[in-house]
This record gives sequence, structure tokens and C-alpha cells, in this order.
Amino acid sequence: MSYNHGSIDAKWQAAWAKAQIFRAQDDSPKEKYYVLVEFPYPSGAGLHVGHPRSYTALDIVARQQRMLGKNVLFPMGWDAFGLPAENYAIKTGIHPSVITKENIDNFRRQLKAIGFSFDWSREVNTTDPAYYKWTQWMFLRFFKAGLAYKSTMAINWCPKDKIGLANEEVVGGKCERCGTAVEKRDKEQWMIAITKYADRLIDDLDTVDYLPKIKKQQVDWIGRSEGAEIDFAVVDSQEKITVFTTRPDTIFGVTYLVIAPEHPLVESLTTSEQRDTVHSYIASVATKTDMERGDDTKAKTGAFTGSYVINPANHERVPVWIADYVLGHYGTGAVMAVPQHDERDLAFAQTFNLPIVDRPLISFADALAKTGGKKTVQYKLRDWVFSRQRYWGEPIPLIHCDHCGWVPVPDDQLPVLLPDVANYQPTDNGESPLASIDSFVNTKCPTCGGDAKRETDTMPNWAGSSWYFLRYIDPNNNNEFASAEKLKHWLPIDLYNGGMEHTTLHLLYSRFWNKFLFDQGLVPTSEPYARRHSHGLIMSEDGTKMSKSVGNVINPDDIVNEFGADTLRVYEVFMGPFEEPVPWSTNGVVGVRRFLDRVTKLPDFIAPAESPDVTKALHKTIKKVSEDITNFRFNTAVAAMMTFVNTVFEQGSITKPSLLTFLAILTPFAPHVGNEVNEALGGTSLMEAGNWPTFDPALIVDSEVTIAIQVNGKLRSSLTVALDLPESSLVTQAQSDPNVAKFLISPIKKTIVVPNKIVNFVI
Ligand code: ANZ
Ligand code: ZN
Repeated sequence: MSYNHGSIDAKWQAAWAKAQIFRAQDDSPKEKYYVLVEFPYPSGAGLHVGHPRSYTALDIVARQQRMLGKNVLFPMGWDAFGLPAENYAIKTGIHPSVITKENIDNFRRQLKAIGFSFDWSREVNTTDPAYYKWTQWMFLRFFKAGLAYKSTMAINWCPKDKIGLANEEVVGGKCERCGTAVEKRDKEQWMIAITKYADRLIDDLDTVDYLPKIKKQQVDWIGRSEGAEIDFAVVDSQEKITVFTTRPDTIFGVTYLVIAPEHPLVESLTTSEQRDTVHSYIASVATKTDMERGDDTKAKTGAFTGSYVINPANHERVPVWIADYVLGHYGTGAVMAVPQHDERDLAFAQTFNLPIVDRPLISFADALAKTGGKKTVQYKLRDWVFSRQRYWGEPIPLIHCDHCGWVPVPDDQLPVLLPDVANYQPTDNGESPLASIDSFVNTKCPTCGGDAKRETDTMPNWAGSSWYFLRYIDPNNNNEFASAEKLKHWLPIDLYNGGMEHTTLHLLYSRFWNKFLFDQGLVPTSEPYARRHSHGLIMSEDGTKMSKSVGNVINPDDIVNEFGADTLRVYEVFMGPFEEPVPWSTNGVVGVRRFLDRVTKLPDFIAPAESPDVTKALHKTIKKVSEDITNFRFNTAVAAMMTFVNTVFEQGSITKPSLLTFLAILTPFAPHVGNEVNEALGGTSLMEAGNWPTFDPALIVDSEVTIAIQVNGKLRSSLTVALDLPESSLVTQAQSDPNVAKFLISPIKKTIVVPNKIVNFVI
């Protein structure tokens, strides 16, 4: 049989499409299994080799689960709102929906060419009005529950282009387009109160199976600290400074207080002698980012205010300083400094010659009692800024009426469609381009019928991806985002995989969104994902990041064209441990192709009988591959299959049933080759319709075992002997082992034998 990958790939892809074999059934009596990969942003560059790493791995899982008899939902869709399409529209004037459609068509073609077993009948697209109608509807549930509110927030502002910039458009403090230094500008924004869910987003991690490092990222991002707020009275003043501390037990070691440069008491605490010093200090740190301020490798800076406070625990007088290592919007923006116990305080005290004292700790409660402090909890997590002054996003479905305030667009008028604009550039006062379309802005108040204006901000890119996994369950439903019955059938998602770059924000936002819907009685589970995994990045051959500008990006199309879809698939999961970053290797690709070539030669070895070594190797391989898929060790699963094929080549024969069994475990990895070889052997049905093989435990037991030999419970030697060697000959061999004999200095009182494991002589 010759392996002409071009025609073979196309042939089996057409066969799968015709048989509709990957469709999930909503009413199947089989056990359900919902396996999800993060849907891509359909960029103009097309698929890159990072995408198929995740998709192949979960495709293998999905295909195996189907063969295990499960009703599998493995969907795909497009996270298609976002800046690149909008910036392209600004440049070319082509509507973002046009370019998005082209990109999606290209992505779909690429994915189909790799043979993924997605249920294409459930494709979703976040920019489709039939989809974003429900994103808007859900936003209104947040609004009606009091969780969406307006607040003044600083946005990034380019004074030259006169536009608001997204964080990712600010590079090193400068506008990505023109290089002008970016300013902060206050703007009213819609916010969503995710902080109300902070505790549950941490505590409920106990109920899910995520990689430990992913749980840690969630916990760290939320940043819950339990501590206390303690008041320090200002000397010769009515004022007090409240500090937040996680270590009230260290209060006897306080030698100074520090407030943030933006603390509201800065002016009233600064004495006239210190005014100039303090003002020039504040000016010198005004443009630093929180990251720079928190960088502990940099020298500490600060200024003395001239004021003092009284330590409530021991009534000592301590000076008040201003320093940028204290952040204005965390805790109370004021810190009690304990150089004895805190590294940053120590560095600061050393820089400014402040006292460092050695004082005993007190208990947490004792602290609090001595100081009148109160227990509090602080979070690093902030509420979610939900407004963008952009075109290519979901319009926020609210109307402002002078009489009635903010009024939701009635549900039966959703979706609020994105209107056509002539110019995709935000307006020069920082409003979204929608603000310049009078016919969009001017409307009637749904409550009182008076003149009113629509909100012109759009939603962030994170909105549509916060609930897409729900829409796959019932993608064509026009009355609900998904039927309650179907949601109950499919949720929670059994397995979810995506990049580590999404295990903070996207994971947090979507868990939060789902919890809110759960509280509203709209979804059946509080957590959306039962299990979450992540894959490592694919680097270029020299270990650097693949990037378009360096020109070292590998296009999956090229690999598929030159080596075939199965080579790409197998290589993607064989290249290294799934969670680790790994460099691309062209040699590795060639090696995988050689393995698949050998697989297509296996029919030449068919014989009426095979050597017991082949049978044993087959059963070991079934066991190994089954376990490795469960544990996300796809690379060692591939290695085991390679070893098996080598064994067949060495032994020179394999029976037809054994080869068919091997093809069954190979097919989830290399489905085109699996089906093609099966057909060459006379098979008439698709491999996907078959069952996942089981192994015979009796056939994989090794014929030799290693026995530990002990004297009085201490390990003295070990022996490799035949399995189930009779006890008497085992004991004789053990006794005569020179490393054992020299310890048998007195008569043996007792001999304890644990079959196939241990011989212990008691003397
Ligand atoms: C005294 C102390 C002694 C502290 C000690 C720590 C160790 P996390 O865990 O991150 O919440 N802190 C409080 N507010 C701050 C702010 N706005 N900017 C910078 N640092 C701030 O850290 C809480 C600790 O960080 C607090 O406890 C406070 O220092 C400092 F041996 O108080 B601690
Ligand atoms: Zn009104």
C-alpha cells in the first residue's frame, strides 16, 4: 500500500462529513461527554501551529471517548470581535464583518484539513447578531441584578491620535500606532461587580479538577488577604491614618508609617518645611506604573511628611513618610512599616536611616484588642471594566433618559444591531464611532416614551467568550440562549483545554459569568468546567518565540501539504510533554512521517500466527495508550505505538485481528492512516464506529520479577528471578547471595516471604 497523503486525507474527511459521525446527540441514552477547546480569534494570519496542539490533544480524547461508547460534544466556533479586524477596517475601509467572514472561512478550511472531529453543525460566531443578542440579554441580567454600574475610570488616551487605546495597544507607555506617550484620561465606564463573587471564585476551586498551577493563578489573581485595619492618631491633629496589615502581630516593631503618594491626607500631613520636598517627590513618581512601583529590585524612594503618629499598641511616636512602594488603591493606601519582619520596609529603613527594632510578636487577637483594630479582607481583584469606545463589539443595550435614568432596551427589541458607520475611527473626544451616528444615538425612552439617547460604548472582547460553551449546547435556539433541558443534559463541561495566557482572565470571567447565571437559575451548575488543562507554547526551532516580524512562523498548511494531516497531528502531541513549552523541530516532523509510513507497511506482515512477543507488546501498548490519554501524556503514548511498530518489524509477523486492534488505538491520533490501512485490510466501516480495545491483564504480566532480600527488615540485596518461582528455591537462592550471607551471622529464626516481592530473614 502506498501512502499518498493528499488523496487519503481528502477521502476520509469527505467520508466523515457524509456519515455525520461526529454529531452530538441531545437525546442519546449514552453517557454524555463534553470536551471543549478554547475557540480561536480568526485572525488574518490564519491558523498557527499552536492551535492544533490543543485541538489535536482534545480531538484524541473526543475520539477515544466516542469509541468508549460516550455521546461526545466536541464543538468549535469563533471569538470574532476584536481589535485586529477593526484596525484593518480603519486602514482599508472594509467592514470588519466582511474581513471576519473571510478569516473564518479560511480557519474552517484549515481545521477541516487536519481532520478534527468537531461537530460542525454547532458552530458559533460571537459577532453573529443571533449570538450577540444573548450576550446583550445576559448583560441586562447583570444590570437588572444591580451588578452593572457606571463609574469614572482612567482610560489610556493618545493625545495625538485623539483616541482611547486598549491596554494591548499601549507598548511601553507609548501609543502603538504613532509612538506618542500615552496619557490617562478619566471617563465614565460601565463596570461589572465581579468582586462580589471573589470569595466563591476562590472557594469553589475545591470542587473542580484543574491543574494545580491553574488553581494557583486564579487564587493569586483574586489575591484575597485576611488582615486588619488599625488606626494611628496623628500627633497635634484630629486626623488619623488607617493602615491595612496582614500582620497585626508585628505592631510592636513599627518604626514608621508610609502613605501612598496619592493618599488623600498627603496635603494635610505635610508640614510647611517639608512641602517642597514632598511635592517634588510626588511629581517624580507620577508617571510610574504599579509594576514599576512594586519592583523590589529597584532602590526605594520616598519623602518625610514632617508629621508623626502614635502607635496605638505601645504609644510610641513614629514618623509618617510618603513612598511609591505603597499603592494608592490597595488596602487603605497606608502601611505600618515593620523593618524587622518585612523586606521592603527593611530596605526602605536602611535607605533612609530609620530605626529597625527587635520586638516580640503578639497574638492576632491580642493585637486587635490592644489597638482597637478590626478584621478585614482585601482583594487584589478589581471590578470588571466593561466599556470600550470601539466599533467592533457588542453594543451595550442601554438607553439614557433624562427622566428615567439608564433604562434597559426591552428584551423583545434585542439585539441592538451594530449600525453601519462611514468611519471606524473612534471620535476625537474619545467616544466610540457609534456616537457620531445620530440615527443610532437618538431614540425614545422605553419607559416614558420621551427623547432619549443610546449608550454608544461597546462590550470588551471578553464578553462573548464568557458564555460560548453554553451556546454550543443549543446553537440555533431563537427563544432562549439554550434550553434548560439541554443545559442540564450537557453541563458541566467534562474537560476544557486552552493556553496558560487564558487561565487568569478568560477562565475567571467565564466562571464568574456562569456563577451569576447559576444564581439567576439559568444554568444548572455553579462551575462550568469540571476539569481544566493547559498546553505549553510552541517555540521556534531555536527556542525563541515564533513571530510574524521575525519570520519564523510555521504555517500548518505547509506541513499538511508536504507531510499530510496525520503527520502534523501526531507530531503536535509527540513533540514534548503537553504542558511544557517545546521548540518546533523539522527533523521531528520527518521522523513522525517515517513512523506513519511504517504503519502503512504493516499489512505486509500479516500472517496466520504471530510471536508471543508481538501479542504481549500489543496488550502493553493498549494499556499504556489508554492511561496516557487519560493523564495527558500524549507524547509517551505515541512513543509506545512507535515501539510496537518496531516490534512487529523485528518479529516479522502480526495477525490480522492484532493489526486491527492496533489501528483502533492509532486512529484517534492518525485517523486518516487508521482508516486507510483498515480499508486495505478489507474493512468496510469507519474506524470511528468501532470500540476502544481492552487489554488482557494476564498477557502483560512480566515473566521475571525483582525480589528485595532483607535481614531483620533491612534491605541487603535484590534478585531477579522467574515470576512465581517456588518458595523453597527462592529462599535457597536468597540465602546464598553473598551480600545476604555475610549478615546471616546467627541462626535464622524465621523466614517471611511476600510472593514476587520480598524475602526477609529474621535472626
Ligand atoms: C505590616 C507588616 C509586617 C506587613 C510584616 C507585612 C509583613 P498582601 O498579602 O499583598 O495583602 N500593604 C498594605 N497595603 C499596602 C499598599 N497599599 N501597598 C503596598 N503594600 C501594602 O500584603 C499586605 C501587606 O502589605 C500589609 O501587611 C502591609 O504590610 C502591606 F512583617 O503590615 B504589612
Ligand atoms: Zn424616560
